Amino acid sequence: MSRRNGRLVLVLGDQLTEGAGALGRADPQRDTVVMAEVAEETGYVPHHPQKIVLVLSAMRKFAEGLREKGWQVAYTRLDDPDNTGSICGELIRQAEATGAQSVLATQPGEWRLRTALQDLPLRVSVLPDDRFLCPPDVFADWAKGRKVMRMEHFYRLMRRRTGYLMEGDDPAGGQWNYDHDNRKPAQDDLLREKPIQHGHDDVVVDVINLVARRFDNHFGAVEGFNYATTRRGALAVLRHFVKHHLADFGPYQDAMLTRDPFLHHALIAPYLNLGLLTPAEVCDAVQAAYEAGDVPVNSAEGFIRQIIGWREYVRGIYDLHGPDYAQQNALGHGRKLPGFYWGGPTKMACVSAVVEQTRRHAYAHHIQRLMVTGNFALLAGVDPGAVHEWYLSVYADAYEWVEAPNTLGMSQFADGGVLGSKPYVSSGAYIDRMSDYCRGCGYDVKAKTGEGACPFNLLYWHFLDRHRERFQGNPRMAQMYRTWDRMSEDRRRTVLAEATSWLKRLDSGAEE
Ligand code: FAD
Ligand code: DLZ
Ligand code: SF4
Repeated sequence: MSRRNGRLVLVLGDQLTEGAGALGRADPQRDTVVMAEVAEETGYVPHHPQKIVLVLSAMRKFAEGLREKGWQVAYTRLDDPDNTGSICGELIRQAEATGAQSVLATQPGEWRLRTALQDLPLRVSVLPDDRFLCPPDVFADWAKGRKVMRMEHFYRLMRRRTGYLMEGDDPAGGQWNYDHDNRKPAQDDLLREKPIQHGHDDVVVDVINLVARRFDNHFGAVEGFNYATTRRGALAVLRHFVKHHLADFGPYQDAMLTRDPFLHHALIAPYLNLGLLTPAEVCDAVQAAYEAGDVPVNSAEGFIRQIIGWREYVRGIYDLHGPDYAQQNALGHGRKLPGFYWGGPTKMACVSAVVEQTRRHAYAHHIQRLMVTGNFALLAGVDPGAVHEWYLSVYADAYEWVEAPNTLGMSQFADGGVLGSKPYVSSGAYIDRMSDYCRGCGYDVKAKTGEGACPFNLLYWHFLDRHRERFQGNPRMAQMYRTWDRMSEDRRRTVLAEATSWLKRLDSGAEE
């Protein structure tokens, strides 16, 4: 059908929210929605197969829902013979097919696509992504003139703007942040409520078969796929979390267990990032549970901080920085990413457990990402570009705007300290305190040097020593340097020599 007077309305795979952005401004009578499964998006990194199944299944069902509501949707499937392979190629093709002269888009999450849209030989209007709670100009205003942009300061602004957990001008319960009540280790508990099981309908089965055929060389298991692929399913996950896990979210958010990858986490990041849930409705649900007296303030606050604080803050940082965000490497790290990140063998039980649950579920929670795989890569001096590519590939919730600031900024200190005032490094003692990994490990967490010494213990001091010039003046690291300096010279020499030879063996593939 000709829609010569209408526009093309671009809906990307992570813009599946009715009424938001371009979809909110478009006219179903005149405009044509364009959605496209394309090789450029499925291939810019080797995405985990479950992430591709999730995105493509959710796109297909969202398109069907729009059609049922009367929208004209031009939908391209990955194996359509006419598929041009890119979002821009599909827009040009659909412009020719419909006669439309212009495109209405919501700002894409990634700079890569933002730039590509600017170069299109069509008239393109880009609207802000209004699913975020902090408009870009508010973030830019807040950031202007600040030497340091700490999340905690931004978070207070967001609490005041949104009114979540506020009692007049004051924070609910009298404190802005209740983290000191949190950070407890967890015990194996067979009674802890398990995640909802999502059945596979025909759409999901078709996409699983497609992905198994086309992406069988990607790291990650496609079998066991258990993500919701509709808004309804995503809402059920949110309700399940609020009912069964929110109350314990705060105390146990940093805990890690080999046999329980999910603990009390919400498992909603994939849906928020796709648009099947909005940050506002998630926070409303948590606020309501708090007001009803169902959950304590430390859990409600800890959770709301992740959404209106961290999530909005990393979006603002990514937007502010510009397209070369992922090129940063302030510490000059260049080691190759070890093969065990892609499932190769390692004796380190902590790394092995986190990589294995990532392979099975395309999921690891924040502390596993930060303090196990991220901590190891930082201590070992792995090239942050390679670490970034890994995180962008292997998690079902991974999109560059959120992944890159977390990986390069928070986890790898590659931005030189914009996101964090000090690097997130720790020896094995932290992992031992917060998890059950060390009990089943081929290394000994109590051994600081010698046969079987935990590599985190050796590499921790190696990291501090090799970056002394940069960090010794940092007041938050002074205690670490004092401890190192109190060791005898002999001991320091032994630690550094053992760390160096462990890294050499790692590079040669002899150390696992
Ligand atoms: P919960 O632990 O239950 O937290 C609730 C929600 O808070 C999450 O769903 C998420 O939307 C939000 N949130 C929590 N922490 C952050 C954070 N630091 N930044 C942004 N939002 C946050 N999150 C992503 O959504 N996509 C990514 O690609 C991603 N990459 C990361 C890479 C590294 C190295 C690190 C350290 C963290 C990364 N995170 C990323 C943040 C966090 O790990 C995930 O949001 C969280 O693990 C998702 O699981 P959940 O939904 O069960 O979260
Ligand atoms: C992640 C992803 C994948 C795997 N495939 C598609 C796709 O085929 N079509 C599409 O429109 N979007 C896809 N996406 C999401 C995009 O990569 C995402 O929109 C950009 O990274 C911008 O955030
Ligand atoms: Fe990880 Fe070290 Fe503990 Fe082993 S001993 S699980 S390597 S922290």
